[in-house]
Amino acid sequence: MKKRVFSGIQPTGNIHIGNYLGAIRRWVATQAEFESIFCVVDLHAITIPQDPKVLKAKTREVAGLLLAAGIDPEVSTLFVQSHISAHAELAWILNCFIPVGWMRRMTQFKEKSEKQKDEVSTGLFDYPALMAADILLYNTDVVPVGEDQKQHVELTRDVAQRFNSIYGETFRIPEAEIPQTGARIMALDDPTQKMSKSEEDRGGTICLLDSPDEIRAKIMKATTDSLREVRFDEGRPGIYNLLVIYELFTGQPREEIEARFEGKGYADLKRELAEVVIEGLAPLQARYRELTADPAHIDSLLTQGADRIRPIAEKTLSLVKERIGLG
Ligand code: ATP
Ligand code: LTN
Repeated sequence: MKKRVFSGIQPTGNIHIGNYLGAIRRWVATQAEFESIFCVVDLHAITIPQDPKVLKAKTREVAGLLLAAGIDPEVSTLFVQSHISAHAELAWILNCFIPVGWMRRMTQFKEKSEKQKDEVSTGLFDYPALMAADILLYNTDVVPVGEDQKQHVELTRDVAQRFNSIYGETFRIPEAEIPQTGARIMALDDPTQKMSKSEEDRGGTICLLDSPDEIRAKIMKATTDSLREVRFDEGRPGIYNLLVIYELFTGQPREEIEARFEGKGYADLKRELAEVVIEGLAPLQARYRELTADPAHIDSLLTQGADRIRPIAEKTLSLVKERIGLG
């Protein structure tokens, strides 16, 4: 029996190389090894205000990018969260088993609500309950995500254990899988912040659909330090971040990369890195253009994906309801 993998991505902003290196690329690499389910989480997206037309277009765009990156719909299941109503229903039920104290500790909520101040929705606070529902509905074993999502997966485990201890074995307890390198790609213009799609100023973020000129310009402007030596040193976050991106795109060992830039300056690294990223993204960009020439095809793949796995979600939800005494 293959282990089951579940992960999700929000159809908001522009997908960037942080999402790609920290999550998507690994989903593609291991999809056949596991029974893989990937979800475009549009219900999570509406925890912050969204324009309806943009949300719909982004949902298709993100699905297209996942396919272009190599998610194979014959091997993995790709679907849209709102197409399976069990997600919202289980989220409500889990809410009733999550103490508010657990939610208050979530750093993503603290960070995002800080930015939004008074406009923060109850949905944003409740975001982790919906994420727990996503994961638990499918008896997930492994959740491959970037570092920022680790705390949410821990909360998922906690609520599943709590529910199981009250009602008996119901949920499988999932595990987060965080990559050793690339779990947290930092913003180019501020290497103390994670590269993020919701940042308004895009200077720090390389998006998967950026043109070669945009990529060059952003990398050349990346914040570094006043030293010269090109070396993997976490104490120098700007240059470290650029080197990690170089490492992940080329697959070269660190010593080789350091040797390559020995005696060279930051500008040399930036110039080479830009070309490496441009080349690394080119096949994905070409496939994306092909796929989006026929948007109806993407929509039909998404409908088929949801139809294929809806029974798993419904079975879990029925069991949960029965355990609680609902219906
Ligand atoms: P936002 O900034 O709006 O919260 P996001 O960029 O974090 O969005 P998500 O859709 O929330 O994007 O995340 C999709 C996946 O990408 C998750 O597994 C997340 O952990 C991973 N991820 C996001 N940002 C980074 C990053 N800077 N480095 C590595 N992985 C990342
Ligand atoms: N919160 C995640 C997206 C997400 C997710 C999930 C990831 C929603 N549901 C279930 C893994 C499993 C994020 O990346 N911000």
